[in-house]
Amino acid sequence: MGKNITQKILDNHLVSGEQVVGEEIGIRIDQTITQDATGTMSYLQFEAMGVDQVKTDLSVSYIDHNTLQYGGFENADDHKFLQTVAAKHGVFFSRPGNGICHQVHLERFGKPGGTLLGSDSHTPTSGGVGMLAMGAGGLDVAVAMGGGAFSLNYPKVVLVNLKGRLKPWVSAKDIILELLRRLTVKGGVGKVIEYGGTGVKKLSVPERATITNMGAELGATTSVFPSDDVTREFLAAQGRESDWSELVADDDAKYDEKITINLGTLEPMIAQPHMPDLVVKVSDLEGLKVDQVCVGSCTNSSYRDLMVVAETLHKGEYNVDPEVSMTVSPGSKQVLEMISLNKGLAHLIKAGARILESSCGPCIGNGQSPPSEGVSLRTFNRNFIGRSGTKNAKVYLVSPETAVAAAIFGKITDPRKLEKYPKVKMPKQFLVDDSMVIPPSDDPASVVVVKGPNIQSLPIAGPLGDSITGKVLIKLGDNITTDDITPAGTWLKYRSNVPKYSESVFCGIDADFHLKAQEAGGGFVLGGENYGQGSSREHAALCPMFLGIKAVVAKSFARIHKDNLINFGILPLTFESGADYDSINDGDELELAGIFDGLASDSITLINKTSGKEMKVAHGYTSRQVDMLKVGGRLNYTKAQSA
Ligand code: MIC
Ligand code: SF4
Repeated sequence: MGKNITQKILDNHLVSGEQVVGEEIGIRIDQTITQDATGTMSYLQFEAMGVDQVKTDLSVSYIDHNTLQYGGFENADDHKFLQTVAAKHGVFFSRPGNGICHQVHLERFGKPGGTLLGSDSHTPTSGGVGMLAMGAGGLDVAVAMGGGAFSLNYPKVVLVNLKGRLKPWVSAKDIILELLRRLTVKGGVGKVIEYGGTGVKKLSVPERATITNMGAELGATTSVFPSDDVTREFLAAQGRESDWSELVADDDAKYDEKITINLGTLEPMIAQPHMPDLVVKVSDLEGLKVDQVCVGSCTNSSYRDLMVVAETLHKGEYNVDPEVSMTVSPGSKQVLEMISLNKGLAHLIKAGARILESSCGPCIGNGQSPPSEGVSLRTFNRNFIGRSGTKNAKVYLVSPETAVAAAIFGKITDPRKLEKYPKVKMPKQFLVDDSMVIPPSDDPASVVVVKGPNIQSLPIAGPLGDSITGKVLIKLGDNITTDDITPAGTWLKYRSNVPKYSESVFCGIDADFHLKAQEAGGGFVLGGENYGQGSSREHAALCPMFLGIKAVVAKSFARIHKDNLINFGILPLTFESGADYDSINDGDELELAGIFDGLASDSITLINKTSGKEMKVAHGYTSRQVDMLKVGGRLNYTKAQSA
C-alpha cells in the first residue's frame, strides 16, 4: 500500500511502537533547535542528564526572543550561559541578530525527510522543506539532544489539496487563515496536515513555510509539504543542493481526511481579536481605523514578504499614513542584508517604516505594544488577548499584502484595491554568510559554562502520592493559552528563574494567584476545552508545579502542554462530561482518591468534598507516562532509567 509523506518519515525514524493511529510511538530525532526563552531550561536539563556531547546530527541554539532587554543583567546572563553551554556540549550557537530561529533554520539547516524537534511551537516551519518538524517542551528537546527518542501518538494524516493558483494580492497567509477559519484552533489536534495537489508547485519554499508555521495554531502535531523541484531550487539558492532529496506521497497514499482549497477563488483573509481562528474576509472589515502595522515574525518575515511590502510602497510612491506606526522585523540577517543591498530596505525607510532587529520583537510583546484600545494589524501568528502587552488592544492577523495596504491608507483595506502587484522573484542565489553561527568548541573540556545570578537551578517535583487533596484555585473557560498561564513580554527575562517567574502565573486573570496558591500549599486548576494551547513553554507547567499545583482537570488539552504537565509531575485529567465541569466551583475542596489504581485503568475518582459529588476523570496516559508521573516527572524518570 502506498504511503503519504508523514508515514514515510515516521517509518524511517521509528524506534518503538506500532504505526496505529493514536498509539504511542518513539522516533529518532535528527536535529534539534532551542531558542533563548526556552533554551536556558532545556540546557540546564541537558546538563542534569549528565550527557557530555549531543547525539543528534545537528543541534542549534538560537537567540531571537529576548535580544535587547531593557534595564538589567538577566538577558545578558542568559546569553552568556547559552553560548558557553552550547560550545561545551556540541551545539551550534546562532548569535542575537542572526535572526528568528525558524526562518534561519529553514534557510540554512532544514533537510527534506529528516526529523526536527524544537523547544518552540512554531518548529513546524521547516515542514516547508519537507521535514517532519515538531514543537515540544525544553525537557523533551534535552532528551532528544541526549539521543533519546521523542514520543508522540501516531497521528492521523490530513491531506490539504491545493488547487489552482493564487490571484494577485492573495498570498500564503490567506491559505492558512482560510484553514483556521474552517478547522478552528483545535481542528488539528492529533493530526499532521500534509499539503498536496497542483497548487503546491506554485508556492515557493518561504510561502510553504508560512503555512506550516501557522499550522501550529490549528493545534496540529505538525504540517509538511512535499520536497520537489521548488525545494531543490531553494536549497540550491542557499548553496546546499546536496541537502536535497525528493519526498512525495505515493500515488495510492491513504489519508484519514481530505480538504480542498481552491486557490483561485481565495480572498485576502484576516483573523480578528483575540483568536487566530476568528477569520473573516478582509473586505468584511474594510474601513476600520488602524493605529499600528507590524510586519515580521516567524510567519511572514522572509525576503519575499519584505520585498512585497517594500516594492508596494516604492512603486506607488506611498508613505506610511501619519496616524499609523509601522514596524518591520526581518526574519534573518540574510533577509536584512539582501534587502539592504537591493534597496528594499531604503524603500521601507523612506516610506516611514521603523526597522527593528531580526528577532521576535513585538510578536512576543517585546516592544511596540499598541496604544490603549488600539487596533494593530500584524503579519504574525497569534493574537491572544494581552500577548501584545496591551490588554485592551485589538490585534488582527493578516498577510504582508493586507498589512501594507493598511499602513498606506490608515484603515483596513482590501489589498486588491492597490494597483500593480509587485512580482517578487525568488533569488537565484541567496546571500550566504553563516559567520553569526558559532560552531561548538574543538576543546570542550576547556570551556567553562558561565552561570550568572539569573540562572537559577531547576525545581524538581517529588514522587506522586495515592491521594491528592486541595482547593480549586482557579476555574477557567475554553482555549486558555500558555500566554494566560505564564505570560511573556516584560516577564521574559525571568525564564531562567522559576521562583521569580512563578509570580506571573495567571496574573492577567488573577493578580494574586501565586500568593493564593502558595498560601493554600498548592491545589487544583480547572480548565475548559483546549487548555494550554499556543506556545511550547514548559514554564506553563514548571511554574504551577513550583506553586504546588498537583493536577489540572479540564475538558481537553493541547498536545504540547499536556506533555509538559506530565514531564513536570502534574496530572492532566479530563472531565467525562460538561456537567461534571459545571458542578465544581472556584474554591471547592477536591480529593483525587485511589490514584495508583486509577492510573492502572483509565479513570480516577474525583470527589468534590464541598458538594459531596463524586465523579470519574480520565487520564489517557501511556504506561511510560504513568511511570514518569509516579516518580515526579521526566527528569527523575530519565535519571532512574540511566542509573
Ligand atoms: C510564542 O510564540 O509563543 C513563543 C514565545 O515563541 C513560544 C515559546 C516561548 O514561550 O518561549 C512558542 O511558540 O513555543
Ligand atoms: Fe518568535 Fe513570534 Fe515566532 Fe514565537 S511566534 S517564535 S515569538 S516570532
